[in-house]
Amino acid sequence: MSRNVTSVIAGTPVAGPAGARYSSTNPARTSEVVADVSPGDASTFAAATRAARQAGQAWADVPAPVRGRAIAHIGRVVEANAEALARLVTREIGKPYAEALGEVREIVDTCDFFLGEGRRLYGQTVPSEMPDKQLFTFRNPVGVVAVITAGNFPVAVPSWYLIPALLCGNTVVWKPADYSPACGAALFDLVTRGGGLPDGVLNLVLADGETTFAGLEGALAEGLVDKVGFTGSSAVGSRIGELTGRYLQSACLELGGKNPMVVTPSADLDLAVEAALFSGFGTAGQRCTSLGTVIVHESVHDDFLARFDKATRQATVGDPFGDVVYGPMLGEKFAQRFEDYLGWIQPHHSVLGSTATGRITAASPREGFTGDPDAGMFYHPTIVDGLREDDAIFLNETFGPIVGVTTYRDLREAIRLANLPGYGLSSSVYTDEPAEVFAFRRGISAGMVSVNNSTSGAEAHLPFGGNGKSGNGSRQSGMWVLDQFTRWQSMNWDYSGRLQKAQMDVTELTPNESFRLTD
Ligand code: UN1
Repeated sequence: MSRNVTSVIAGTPVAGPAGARYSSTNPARTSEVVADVSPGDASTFAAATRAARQAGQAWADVPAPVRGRAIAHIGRVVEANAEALARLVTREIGKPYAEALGEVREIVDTCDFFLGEGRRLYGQTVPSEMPDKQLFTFRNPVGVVAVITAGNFPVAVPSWYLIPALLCGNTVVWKPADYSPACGAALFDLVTRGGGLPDGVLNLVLADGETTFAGLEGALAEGLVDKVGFTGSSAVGSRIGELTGRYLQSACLELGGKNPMVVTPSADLDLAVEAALFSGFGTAGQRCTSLGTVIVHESVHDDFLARFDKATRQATVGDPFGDVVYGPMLGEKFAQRFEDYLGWIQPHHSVLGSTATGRITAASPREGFTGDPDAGMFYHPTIVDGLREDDAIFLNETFGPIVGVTTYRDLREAIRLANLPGYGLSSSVYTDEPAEVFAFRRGISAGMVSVNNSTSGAEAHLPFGGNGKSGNGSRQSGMWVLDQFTRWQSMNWDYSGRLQKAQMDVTELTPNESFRLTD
C-alpha cells in the first residue's frame, strides 16, 4: 500500500508544486512504491517557521509538567504503534525488521526520559555576595527550532531532537530526509496527534536538501529560526554551521564518523569479531556510529582476520523482513556512493568477507542470500585488510558495508591511528587491561568510548555527539541536550532597599595572616 505525503503547516497539509512530485520506493524491492510525495519549495520552509513562531508563545506558556504529560502520551502511542512504524521503516529504508523495532524502542526510551523532565527542568538558587539579595537561574525555551535529519534512523534520531525541543517549550519545523518521507509523516502524526499538540507546535516540511538550505537561509534572515539541529554528512554540517554562524545562531551538529575499534592482545577475539560484524555490517554499515577501521595488534592480526572473515562470509544478507545481518542500501544515492568507495581499494589491499565485491546480483551471487537480489540494492560485505594511513579508505567515512583492517605495535600508535582521520564520534577498545582502557579513553578524540562493546548501539540517555569532523561539540540525549534547547537566564533580586553594587559593596572579613599553631 502506498500513501500520499505532503508538508504539514499549522495542522494543514500543504502540497508543493505539481512538477516536483516523486515516489519513495522500497530499496529491497525498488518496483514497490511506499509513498507518493509532494515536496514543498523554499517558501514552504519559511511558511512553516512563521507558523511555528506564531504558535510559540502559547506553547511556552503551557506549564512544563503539562508538556511532560504530552511527551508521556507520545511515548505510549508510539509503543502502541511500534510494529506498524517498524514495518514502515523496513519498507522505506530497508532496515532489518528487528533493528527497526529497536529504533522505535529508542523513541519510547527518549519519551520515558523526558516525560519526567517536565517536572524538573531545574533552575538554581545561588547565594549572593551581598545580604538581602537572591540569585536565580531559569531555563528558557530558545524559540523556533529547525530540525533537519538523515534517513538512516528515520524516526529515532529525529525523536532525539523533537521530544526534548518540545518538552523545553520550543516550537519546531522538522525536515526529514527526502528518501524517508513516509516515516517522517508517520512520526509526525504520532507526535502531533498522540501528544495532542496544538496546531503549529510541530510542522513538517518535505523538501530536498538544496531547497531546505535556501528555505533555512531565508528564515534565518527573517529572524524566524532560533536554533538548528542537523544530522547528516560532515560536508553539509559545515555549510549549516557557517550559515547559522552568520546569523549568530548555533547549530547542534551530529555528523559522520570513521569509528575505530582497537583490538589488543588481551582481547576476547570472538567477542571482538561479533562486535565488528554487528557494527561494521549491521544497518549495511550505514550508521554514523558504524565501525570504520579495526586497528588490531600485530600479534593477533592473523587470528582476528581469519575469524572475522569467516563470520562475515557466514552472515546472512538479504530480505530485511527476514532474519538477516543487513538488507539493502538506504537508496540509489547511497548505492552509487558506495560504488565510489569500492573504487578506493588498491592493489596493496587484500579483500575478504564475501564471494565478490560490489552489487549482489544473480550473476554475482552471495551464498546464503535470502530473497531476490536483483529486485533491490544489495551489496557484498567487504573487509579490506592492509590499510595504510594515507589510504582514502582509512581517512574517510565510507558509509556502507565495508570495514578496513590495519595493525599496530603499541597502544600509543593505536590511539594515533584511531584519531588520524580527524572524526571523533564513536570508538571501541577490546582489552582485559584496565590501564589500557583508561589510556585509550584519555587519548581518543571521540565523544563516545565503548569498552568490550561495539562502536554502535549507544543507549538513548547518555550524551551522544562528536568532535572534529563528527560535530561541533554539541551533545544530544539525556539531560545534556537540555542545553541545546533552552537558554539560561540569570536573575538577581535585591530587596535591601538600597543599591548594593556588586564587587564594590561587599563585606570583607579580616584574616590574621600571621597566625601560626604553637607546639
Ligand atoms: C546515527 O546513525 O545517526 O548508537 C545514530 C547507535 C544508534 C544511533 C545511531 N543508537 O548506533
